[in-house]
Amino acid sequence: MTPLDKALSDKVSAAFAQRFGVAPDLVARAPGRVNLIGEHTDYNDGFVLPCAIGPSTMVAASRRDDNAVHVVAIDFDNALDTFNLKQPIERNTDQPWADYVRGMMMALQNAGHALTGANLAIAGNVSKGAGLSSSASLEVAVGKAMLALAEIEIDHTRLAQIAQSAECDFVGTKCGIMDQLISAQGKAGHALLIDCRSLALTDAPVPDDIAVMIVHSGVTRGLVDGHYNERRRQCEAAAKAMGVAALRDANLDMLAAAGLDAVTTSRARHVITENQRTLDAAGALATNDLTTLGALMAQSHASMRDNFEITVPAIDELVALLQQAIGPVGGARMTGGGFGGATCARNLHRLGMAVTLIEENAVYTSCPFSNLVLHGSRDIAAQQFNYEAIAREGEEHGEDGEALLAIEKRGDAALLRADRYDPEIEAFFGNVFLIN
Ligand code: GAF
Repeated sequence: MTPLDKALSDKVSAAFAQRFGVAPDLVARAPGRVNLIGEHTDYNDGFVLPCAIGPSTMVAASRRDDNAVHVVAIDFDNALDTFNLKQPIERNTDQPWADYVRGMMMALQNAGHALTGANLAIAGNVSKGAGLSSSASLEVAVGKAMLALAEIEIDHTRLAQIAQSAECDFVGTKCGIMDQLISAQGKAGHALLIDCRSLALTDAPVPDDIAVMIVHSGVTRGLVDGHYNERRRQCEAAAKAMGVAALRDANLDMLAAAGLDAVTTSRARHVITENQRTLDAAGALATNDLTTLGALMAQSHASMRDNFEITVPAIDELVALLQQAIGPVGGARMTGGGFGGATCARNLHRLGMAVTLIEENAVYTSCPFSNLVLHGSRDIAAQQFNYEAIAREGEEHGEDGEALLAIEKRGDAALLRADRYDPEIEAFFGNVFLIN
């Protein structure tokens, strides 16, 4: 178990014991995800290339003798939700987090699974509203916990489909299958190429010397705010106009001949080209061709910005800064549904081998300076790092006098430089994750 997982597991178990007076029978876990490429392609029957990340949601659970479900949400001030499995499960308008739990119970029961009453305590360390699938990880973790309590084993792809229906049919976001499927099927050290029509999964190993960085822009968003469903409707309209089942089946010639309005054409152009980019990116990853991968990621971001119109200026700026920092070997793009959230960047730092990030390319990441202060200061304070000193002197030194971190202020941007790889350094920044 990683230190991150252990801390979360201890937290949910302790909160469970405090609320329910006994230790939980089990703790279920489901990770968040970062999508390397293939955005808004999943509900168009296309291709995606996500990978599971370290941060996750955990559910501590015990069986009850009745049909009640009692849920405590540690991340929401220990708020409590209760409902009964044998009565119609309604939305809980006062506590939106509870709808993901209730929706999952409803979807599991609709799929024919006989659940038992349960006491649950839930907590997660996936940034919420960051495009890292905190909600899918919540659904999948709840599903795993409830199935385990009822001693039911199901295929994980099936579990993902049930979680997707919780989100589509109960919460109301007409999402695709990507987030739930990678949360249920992701494995360490791998991305997964998903064919969202056949649900075929192809392992895409991530070489040890490639790092995936996730940088939170500080711009939050909500999926249920209408933009997402609107994009989906536009895609479906484009497919219908071209006489195909989904945009997966269309190409640019068909689009040119279709005579659609400008907006619908742009939306479809994004999806059609993004599907091809995703397949090409999987090929580039397989051959460790990070220059091609980086170019595809840059094209993906540009298409999300110009065709799909789901980025915001702060994200565009952050992506440009990251790309500048990385150079041509590797890429940066927004990840997830859009309208804020995180970006992901890939580059070639030799993490595995030398556990070091030294040399002239020792750039971790860059982000708008104001966001760094906002998100970094709290975490650094918790780690007893003196952000003010770093900003003033440019460097923070370890006990041995070695420079651990340097921050260079460039106009409105901050470049973070880590002179050696250390998981603790990663933890200093609430807005920067590094996985490999
Ligand atoms: C959100 C959705 F939940 C996914 O299904 C996917 O469409 C993604 O946005 C965009 O690629 O995460």
